Parts: sequence; C-alpha cells; structure tokens
Amino acid sequence: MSAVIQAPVKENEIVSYNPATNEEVGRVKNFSAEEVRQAVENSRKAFQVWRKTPFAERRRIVMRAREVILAQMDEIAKLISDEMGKPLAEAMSAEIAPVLDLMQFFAKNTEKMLRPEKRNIGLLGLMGRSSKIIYKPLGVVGIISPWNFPLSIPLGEVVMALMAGNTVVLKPSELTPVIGEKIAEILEVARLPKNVLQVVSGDGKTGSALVDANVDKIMFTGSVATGKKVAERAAKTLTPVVLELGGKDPMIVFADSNLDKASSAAVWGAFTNSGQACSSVERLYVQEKIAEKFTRLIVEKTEELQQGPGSDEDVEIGSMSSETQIKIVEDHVEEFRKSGADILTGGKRNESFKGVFFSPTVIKGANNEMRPMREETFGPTLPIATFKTEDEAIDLANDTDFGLTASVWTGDLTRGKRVAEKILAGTVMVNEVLYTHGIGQTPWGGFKDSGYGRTHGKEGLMELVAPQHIHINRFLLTPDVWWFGYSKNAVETFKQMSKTFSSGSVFRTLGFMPQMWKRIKELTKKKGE
Ligand code: TXE
Repeated sequence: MSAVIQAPVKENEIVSYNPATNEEVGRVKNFSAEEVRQAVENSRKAFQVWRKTPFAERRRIVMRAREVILAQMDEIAKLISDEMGKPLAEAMSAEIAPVLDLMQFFAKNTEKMLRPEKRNIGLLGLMGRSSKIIYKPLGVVGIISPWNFPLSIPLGEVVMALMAGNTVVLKPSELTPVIGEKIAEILEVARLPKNVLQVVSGDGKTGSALVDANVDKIMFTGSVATGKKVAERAAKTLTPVVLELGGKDPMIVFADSNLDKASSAAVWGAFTNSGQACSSVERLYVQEKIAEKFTRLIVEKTEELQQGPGSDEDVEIGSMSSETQIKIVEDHVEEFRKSGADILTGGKRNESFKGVFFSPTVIKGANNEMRPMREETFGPTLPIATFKTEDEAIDLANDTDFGLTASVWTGDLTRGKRVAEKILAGTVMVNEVLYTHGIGQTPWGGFKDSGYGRTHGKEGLMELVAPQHIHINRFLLTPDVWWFGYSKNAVETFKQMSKTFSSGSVFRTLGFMPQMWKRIKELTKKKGE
C-alpha cells in the first residue's frame, strides 16, 4: 500500500498535498487564535464602511469576481482537482458553473429580495398605524467550510453574506486551504475593499477560535460531531449558527421507472466526487420485482467508470480526499461484509495509483439494521436494499437520523409528488438526484441531524440579515385604549376588544366603536384632571 500524506498542520504553516499523487500543492499560513481575533476586529471596522456601500457597487464587485473566475477557469479547476482529488470535469460542472450562477443571481437580485416590506397589520392599519420590515446586515459573518466542495460551498456563502452587507471571515478546511486563499485572491482582484473578506486558514483550533470570537453569525458545513461542538461553543456567546451536517440520502426506485435513466442516476448520485457529497445517494431502495435487473444495470455501469487522478479529463472517479476518509469507507464496507451483504463490485482500495483511491463499490442485500446504513459513509459505496410497497419505501427512507435530500424515481408523477411530500428531508427530488445544491435560488439545508437553518435561496439570505420592524402611529392626539388608567370600563373595553377587534372582522369591530370612544374619553378626561 502506498504511503499517504495527510495535510500536516504545523505551528505556523499548513502544507497541502494532492491526495491523488501525494505531491505538494502549496503552503499557507496557519492562523493562531489571537490572529483570528485580530481578523474579526479588522472585519468589524471594515463593516462600518461596507454596510453603507450601495447595492450597485456590491453587485459590480461580485460581477467582476465572476469575470476573474471565468478568465482563470482552467487554472482554478486544476487547483480544485489537485487539492481535493476530484475529476477536472466535476471541478467545472459541480463547483465553477453553479457558483457562477449563484453569483450572478445574488448580485442582481439581493437588493430586490431585501427591499423593505410593508406588513398587513389588519385592523390596526385602519387606526393610523403602519408596519414596515427592513433588513439590516448582521455584521461579521464567520464561515467554516469543508473540503468536499472547496470552492462552491464557501464562495457561494461569502457572496451572499457580502451582498447582504456583511463582512466575512472565512475558515476553509485544512485539507483545501490553497483554494481558500484563491477565493480571497479572486475577490481582491475584483477590488473588494480590504478586510471585507479575510481568510484565516487552519484546522479545528482555528475554526474554534472563530466561533469564540463573538462574530454575528457562524455558517458551518461539516460533520455532525463538529457541528454539535460548534453549536455548543457558540451558545456561550449567543452567536447564532447555521449548521449543514451532511446526510444519509435515500433513493427510492419504483418498478415503473425508466430503469436505464434511474440506474445511471444512481451510479452518478453515489459515486460523483467519490461519494463525498452531503447529498450523495447513500441508500438505494429498489422495488423488489425489478431489483435483480436494476442491480445488474448498476453493476455494469459502475464497472465502466474510469478511475484515476482527477487531472486527466477522461477520469470519472478521482481519489478520495484523505486517508482518514478512505478508512471510514473501508470500515463501512467491512461492516457490510460482516453483516451478510454481498459486495458485487469494488470493495477495496484501488492500488493502481499512488494516492487514496477506493474502487466504486456496489453492495447487495443491505438493510437498515446494518450500521453503515445509518452512519454517513461519504465515500464511493452504493448499498442496495429492496421494498415491496410504497408505504414500506417511505418508512425505510425516513428510518434515519438524517434528512438532507432524497430522491424518488417513478413513471407516475402523481405518485412521485405524493411520496416526496412524505419524506422528511430538506429537499426531495422526483426523477432527479443530488444536484440541487447547484440551484442557488432554492433553500439548502436539512431536517433532523442534517442540521438547522438554510444556506442559498431567499431563506439562506434571510439567515444573513436581521429583520427590523419599524412601526409608526400617525394618530398623534388619542391615547391607546390599553394604556394605564385601568378601571371597570377599561376591563369591559378589553373584553369587547377580544370579542370583536381581535376577530379581524371590520364588521364585528364596528360594534366595538362606542365602547372604544367611551374608554378614550375616560383616558383623556383622567389626563385633563
Ligand atoms: O469534518 P469536520 P471532516 C462529514 C463526512 C466526513 C466527516 C468528517 O461524513 O466523513 O464529516 O469530515 C472545521 N470548531 N462531512 O473531519 O471536522 C474543520 O477545520 C470549529 C459532511 O472534514 O466537521 C473544517 O473546516 N470548526 C460535510 C470544518 O470544520 C472546526 C462536509 C469541517 O470539518 C472544529 C464534510 C471545531 N471544533 C464532511 N473542528 C457536509 N455537511 O457536507 C473542525 N472544524
């Protein structure tokens, strides 16, 4: 077995290695807790200016950043592939293309999405009052990101936070720190003012220092275990947190599906990015009567996949990200074996290459009692289980601690929608798989242990602003009936108010007017005494 070098984090420096070749990709500074605090302080100062920067200027900067990416597209794709191990094709299709789309969308639409909004306050509106919600930037947003989509996850969140008027301190994964620095460079070339975005590289210690630094929000993407630590620590300073913690995503295939298409989707959904996507297909449930045929198609298609270093344009399955990650996959495959499941293809490291490669693995005879059907694998494995009825498929899919995405395959769209709505996951796709993180316009996040809060979409933008309610009363002369000066008459007024005004009906409230005037007179008289 080849020796595999992990990204060693030294006291002052992180050395980043290509997991496919073990060659050095680059070195970056390792930020201490004190340096993180300093970065947050600089960020606070920069916020005072950035918050007042007009949307049009923010938009110009983000659109220029897109141009920088387009001009350096090949170089950036190669860097992603070298540092993380994914195929060049996926660096383009799953990182660069979707984040460019997200950038143009939020550059052009954030102002509209955050426009002050008048609220209908019912009958109070007829009493000279009005309510308006304005959306204010939070301040300094700390983003802690993972290695599996080292460009698109952090950059998408950075752009949304900046467009909303926040400044950002980004802590990229220690496995992909050079791309983290590339993000800062892209925005610097796009002429983002100094300290509006700062990148603080480092491992968990640096991440933890960022959580402690009293930022105004933490956007965290990573494991459940670390997510819990982040939430616990953030609670000490009452820092709000958004957590995106991965999944154990089910794919349900009914007998009436287009089997050719569904099997290609399953193979791509399980093995793209070497299975290291939070929305990878990690559990496949196929209807019993087509299970044999469908499994055969999957095995055939899996065995045709080209594996190798991601820098080769024809490669479909690159290396994994790290030795730690491949060990989890080995453990899960071994556990499947021990629990009586059959490994139909793959099942071991691919030793033809220097780095950490695991052969795409198809497993038959899996069931929900097996440990690797309950824990996130984050690797190129596709365990297959069977079901008989629609209800059973729904129960199996929901029988998990996670709930990020799910996928339902059927020729009957009515059934597709019916089943989709019964699955507890942040996103459920019908005849589609995995890719919706790439739709920046829609909310991204999960139920249950997959986390809370949302990134992307209007919902994600709302995580990055504080709604402020501005309430105005234009009736300057009369006191409010509920003010002090309580009496028998006051209690009668509130009784009638509960029965009429609080019904929301203008008609019923008309009957309340005499009592209201009586009460107002009482109050003004008392005041005059
Ligand atoms: O994640 P971590 P790892 C899952 C996947 C994978 C497992 C472990 O199952 O096998 O997590 O991956 C920073 N305070 N996902 O070890 O530790 C860390 O430096 C603050 C799913 O990479 O969660 C990195 O920047 N930050 C996932 C980030 O947290 C801390 C994507 C994620 O690291 C910290 C990646 C601390 N105490 C892995 N400790 C998804 N949701 O898609 C670490 N970090």
